[in-house]
Amino acid sequence: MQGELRVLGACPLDCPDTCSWVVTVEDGKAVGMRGNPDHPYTRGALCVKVNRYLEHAGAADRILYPMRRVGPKGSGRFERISWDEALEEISVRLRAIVDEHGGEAIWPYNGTGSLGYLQGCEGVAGRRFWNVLGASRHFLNICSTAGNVGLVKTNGTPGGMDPENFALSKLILLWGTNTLTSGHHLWKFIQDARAAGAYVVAIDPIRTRTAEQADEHLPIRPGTDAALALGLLHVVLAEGAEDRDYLDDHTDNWEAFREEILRHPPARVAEITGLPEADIRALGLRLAHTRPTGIRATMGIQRHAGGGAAMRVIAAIPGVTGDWRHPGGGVAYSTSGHIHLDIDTRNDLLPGPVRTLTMTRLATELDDSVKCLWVYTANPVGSSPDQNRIREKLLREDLFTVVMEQFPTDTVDYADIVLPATMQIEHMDLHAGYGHMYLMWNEPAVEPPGECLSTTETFRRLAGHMGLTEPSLFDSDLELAEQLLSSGHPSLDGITVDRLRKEGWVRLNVPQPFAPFADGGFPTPSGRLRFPRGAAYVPPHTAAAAGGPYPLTLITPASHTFLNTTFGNNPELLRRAKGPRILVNPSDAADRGLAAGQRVRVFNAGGGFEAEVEISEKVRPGVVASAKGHWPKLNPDGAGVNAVVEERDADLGRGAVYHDNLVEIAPV
Ligand SMILES: Nc1nc2c(c(=O)[nH]1)N[C@H]1C(S)=C(S)[C@@H](COP(=O)(O)OP(=O)(O)OC[C@H]3O[C@@H](n4cnc5c(=O)[nH]c(N)nc54)[C@H](O)[C@@H]3O)O[C@H]1N2
Ligand SMILES: Nc1nc2c(c(=O)[nH]1)N[C@H]1C(S)=C(S)[C@@H](COP(=O)(O)OP(=O)(O)OC[C@H]3O[C@@H](n4cnc5c(=O)[nH]c(N)nc54)[C@H](O)[C@@H]3O)O[C@H]1N2
Ligand code: SF4
Ligand SMILES: [Mo]
Repeated sequence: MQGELRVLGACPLDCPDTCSWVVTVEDGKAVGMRGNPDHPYTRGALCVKVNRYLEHAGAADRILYPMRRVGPKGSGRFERISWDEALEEISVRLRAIVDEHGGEAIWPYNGTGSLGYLQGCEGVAGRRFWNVLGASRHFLNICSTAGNVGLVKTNGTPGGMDPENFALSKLILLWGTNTLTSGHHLWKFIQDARAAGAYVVAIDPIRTRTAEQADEHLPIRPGTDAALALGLLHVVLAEGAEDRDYLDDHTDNWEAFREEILRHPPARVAEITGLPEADIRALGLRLAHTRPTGIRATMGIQRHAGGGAAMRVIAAIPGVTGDWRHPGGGVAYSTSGHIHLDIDTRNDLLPGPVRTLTMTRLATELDDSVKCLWVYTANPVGSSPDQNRIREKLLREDLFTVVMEQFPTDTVDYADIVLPATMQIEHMDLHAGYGHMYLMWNEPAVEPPGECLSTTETFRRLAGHMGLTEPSLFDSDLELAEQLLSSGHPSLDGITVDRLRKEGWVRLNVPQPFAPFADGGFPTPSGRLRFPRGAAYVPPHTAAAAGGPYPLTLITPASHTFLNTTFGNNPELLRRAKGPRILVNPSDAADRGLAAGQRVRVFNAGGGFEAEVEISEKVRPGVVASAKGHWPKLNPDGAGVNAVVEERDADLGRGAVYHDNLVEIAPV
């Protein structure tokens, strides 16, 4: 067809699969988007959410122009202004704040709306600009830090198995991960393994759609996974199935860890985890005698008071069984540890040392010392803990809030200035999957609508408007991409921007199949896997706080139809979500006299939100679940699930504790 063009891109969303997509462009308009059939991980399919990406990009509520607040803060009332007016107002305000209070009074708050290394949170977006102003640093701990730190403690890196190698596993543990919802492309590899005889076990307090498809489901009590891991290893030792050579050659602290395992016989672990002792023994036997065993554990498991410890102990399992020797053996949490791009944060541009503010602590740390909150690729009013207190803090009159956004989120409602942001089909970016081993290129397919600008272009223009002269503030997107690829790490040998642009993606230079620690070589100081010393299981907050007025443990997992709060305003996906809903066990519903479909309030000391009751054996008694992602302002009472999520840290990495909160439920 005349004027038709096919443009290769990559999904920017915070999903492990980082799909390759093909956009069909006719006469400058994107008319089609499909998963790339040639990409080894995407294999042609996108997902229920991103199948609507073009519809989303063209949605009527898209923000197309810079805007200035006209109503009171929080009202979401704005007037259109020009980019020049916006840049001028921002320049004057930022200058005044830096002069009066110092650069640290600025909090650049970026989230995971895009994982791009140019436009999103993984890389350099805005960093140089903020360093020149001496702004506070932002600690992006909202998603995966507890697990990352737990893995680094054991293995020296969060990087482990190549997820494609699950096709080679004989036993697969899907541990605190809802594969079919939160990264479904892995499923094809699991199916390949099953066709070759693999047995699949889901370990999850909820009978998710993934657990439904598994050969076995262990409905564990939330936050007790480290204890289960110790109990499974107890059986492995009882069977004499530990890999003595691997232990001798490639691990540290074995004797101390062995003693900790021996303190956790299946009977004791059954009490802690709420699982039948026989099931723990049976899985322990499978683990003892099945090589390779592949463990897929993702972020769900570590959103608890003991989430870091959980990943730390789960990571110890293949060190005991020797599974790291085999492709298809080991643990896959995130492949991010295998990505060695040169993310030069340019701290040399800072005028001096600056403080760090913590993403999940917005409700507390947004105090009077912060004069400018600059939000980009984030929607904290929808996504961050302690929603009600965040709202209060955003109302402060002397706080200057700028939000770069694509859509009028709850956070946008509190902005003084809104800047219209491009979407992925309209800007250039470099990506790396955290669930696969490919670098991905995203070529812009169409011109931005209205006056939308990319993150990089916005900061270049603002730097120019403010008269900043540091040359690197004006580097082009292609220059930035080249810099990112120039780390010199062997995994990037031969990977250039030209090649990425031509091919769309390139696999990292690692063997395939990939067994990263087959011969040890852990990136720890000793080069060996380090087993934990001392107590390896950290109980959940909900256990410590039991017996109070809020008896139910709330889990707030990924929604099938949204990606965090992204797509929360798409009418069709909203319709399919049928939410907000709360999943309640029949016994807990009976105790409260709740009927299916009834409207209830889910609440604790921090606040509450309304939801519709779904009664089901899919959740354990004492556990309730409500998915993340609904926009508070589109809910009947204007509140979202994070009204009941406490601002609290996990044991490691200051991770968030989204699945470790206590609530009560009452009819509205
Ligand atoms: N209750 C509960 N809450 C959770 C979680 C949970 O498990 N339970 N999970 C947490 C996790 S894991 C995460 S990662 C966080 C995510 O929390 P956030 O980082 O706040 O991510 P989103 O809610 O998706 O909001 C991202 C926003 O960025 C915008 N955006 C997307 N691309 C771009 C771009 O290129 N430029 C600009 N300027 N904007 C863009 C989108 O329109 C969207 O509004 O949520 C956390 N919130
Ligand atoms: N459709 C969709 N996909 C997504 C997202 C989304 O919002 N929607 N979010 C993306 C993001 S930001 C991330 S970080 C990932 C997150 O994806 P996942 O890692 O899958 O994280 P969650 O959905 O938070 O939790 C996964 C499962 O862990 C279970 N779980 C909770 N607590 C425990 C526990 O203590 N032990 C065990 N064994 N299981 C537990 C939950 O019931 C849930 O089924 O997914 C990404 N993909
Ligand atoms: S959200 Fe995940 S599964 Fe869906 S297109 Fe993006 S990367 Fe693929
Ligand atoms: Mo996340």
